[in-house]
Amino acid sequence: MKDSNLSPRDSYAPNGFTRNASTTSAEVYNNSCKVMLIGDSGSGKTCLLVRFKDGAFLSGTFISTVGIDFRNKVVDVDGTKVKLQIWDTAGQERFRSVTHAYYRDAHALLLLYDVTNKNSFDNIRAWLAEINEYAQEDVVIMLLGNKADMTAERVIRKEEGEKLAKDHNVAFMETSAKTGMNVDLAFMAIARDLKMKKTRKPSDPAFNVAEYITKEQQTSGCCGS
Ligand SMILES: Nc1nc2c(ncn2[C@@H]2O[C@H](COP(=O)(O)OP(=O)(O)OP(=O)(O)O)[C@@H](O)[C@H]2O)c(=O)[nH]1
Ligand SMILES: [Mg+2]
Repeated sequence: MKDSNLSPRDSYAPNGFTRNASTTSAEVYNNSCKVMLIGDSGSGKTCLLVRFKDGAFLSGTFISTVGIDFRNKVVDVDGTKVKLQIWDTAGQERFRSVTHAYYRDAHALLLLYDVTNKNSFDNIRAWLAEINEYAQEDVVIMLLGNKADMTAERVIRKEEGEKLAKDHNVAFMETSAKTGMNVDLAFMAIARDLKMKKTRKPSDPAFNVAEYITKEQQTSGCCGS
């Protein structure tokens, strides 16, 4: 495992959270959450993470992730700091047993397929079965149809993704790590969900990620980044 984002000031806590000297407030620590990126190799998990963390796109030669890696990002949800610890898993089959161990602590799972690759879409059912087996029951699942910018190569229509997500009762969006479309929205919806779970009073209505992203996509137009 590579701790690519750990500076000497960071310490790695056994419960899976890192503590950064510049964000030491108890508030941020309490609002830490673990997000896992899963899906077939080549679907764009690493690129999605780099886009969200650094605002850049990794073009050029495809370097497949080995094992598992993570990056941290602290985001602001209506004045509350939420720390997302994002685990980028290898999609290749041979690493599957390594990644299984990480599902249990995940607050949210971003499950990617590539809209230009039918296999990656067909494999979503198998990924959902894995989630069922290894993740917590209340894990937040978001299905993401990535590479939406590749119009000419597209083989999976947006409606097909929507239907699959509906059948399995999970949130859905199309994204592009290349243009940034919906990337921030996906991670921010998860951060908001965590904040709501921590701060919600019993009388408040439950936060629904799927409804939130539908509403946000409507208010920000079709192609906001
Ligand atoms: N056009 C386009 N290309 C993308 C996008 N996301 C990823 N790619 C390309 O797809 C290839 C695979 O991307 P990665 O992010 O490395 O894929 P991965 O899911 O992390 O793959 P593994 O680490 O093997 O599981 C790379 O060549 C990227 O440049 C996107 O949104 N649009
Ligand atoms: Mg990768």
